[in-house]
Amino acid sequence: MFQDTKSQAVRTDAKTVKVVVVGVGSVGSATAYTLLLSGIVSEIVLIDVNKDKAEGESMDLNHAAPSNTRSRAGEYPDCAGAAIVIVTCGINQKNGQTRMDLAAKNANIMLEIIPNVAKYAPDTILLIATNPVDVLTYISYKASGFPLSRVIGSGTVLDTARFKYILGEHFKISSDSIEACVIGEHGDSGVPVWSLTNIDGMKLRDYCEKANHIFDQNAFHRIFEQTRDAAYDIIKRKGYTSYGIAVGLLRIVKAILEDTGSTLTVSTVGDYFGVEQIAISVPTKLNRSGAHQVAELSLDEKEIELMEKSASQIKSVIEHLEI
Ligand code: 6V0
Repeated sequence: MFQDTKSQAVRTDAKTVKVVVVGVGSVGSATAYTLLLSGIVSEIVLIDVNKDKAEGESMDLNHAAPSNTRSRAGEYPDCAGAAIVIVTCGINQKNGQTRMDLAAKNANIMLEIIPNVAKYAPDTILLIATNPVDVLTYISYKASGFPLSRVIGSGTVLDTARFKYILGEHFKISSDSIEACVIGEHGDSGVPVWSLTNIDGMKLRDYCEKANHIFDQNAFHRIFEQTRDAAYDIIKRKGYTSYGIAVGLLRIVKAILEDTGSTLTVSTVGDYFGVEQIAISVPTKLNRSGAHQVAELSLDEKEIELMEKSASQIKSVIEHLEI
């Protein structure tokens, strides 16, 4: 589906890699800080309607910066030459709100900013984090006119990290020894792929038997609920979430800039699970051109049914947007 992988994604000298972050609130500032410390970019440009905030953040970041990275506040013309433009601007969930509740307002913000980014950075890769991320990835694809491969949503990268963390805590093992993912909507209809979950190379049931754990379906359901509700639980306490998504975005940026071919559960536009023209997360390979290959998963019947529901849910929100 990503026929355009030989697209003219910006080729940058490793020494001069510019990344732009649009929206420098809780998510944008944590993302800029994480990127800065990673040392993989040389310039981080911050854009926000609140210019003072963008300036203040960039000044503060520079005092933490390794010598090869600089941050500055900018405007849309400063997107020129950016390898990646990360979009985190817009409203966030308040206590009790779902991500889908943000759709109308944030879609209008995308329609305002994406054409500006596309105008000055026609070869960049768009990385969308604003919620509802699947709906807005689709809107950004439409508003940018970019090829499919260069519009990527952070999707369920964060949900997957949460799922692996909670599984690791349950089994008292490192999440590094777990292969597991959440796919579908980044939101309430996300789907944990239990059938392909693997620990130390073993299927979950085999691992439980070998490691003397009960194969407890109720406990697994609670693990999924904790994963699905993590954002609500954090927002109830601190008002927003930021570190998890910042590291998720860094993972995506690294896969692109370092041309790793890593598979991550990002959201991309296409026809999925019988639903045409939506963005949704499935494991996807990322390289210097952006998204270049969607994995064929052997899901079980129940998981396919849940993915069909998740895809329809995203589609119905897209269809109801008055834009
Ligand atoms: P925030 O702290 O309110 O920051 C939003 C920023 O966007 C503010 O600095 C605003 O000034 C700025 N902004 C608003 N409108 C514009 C505009 N038109 N142009 C430029 N800047 C603008 O919100 P927070 O950072 O907490 O969340 C941002 C978005 O990320 C929300 O939609 C969240 O729901 C979403 N998240 C997505 C996650 C994911 O996994 N994809 C995870 C966490 C949050």
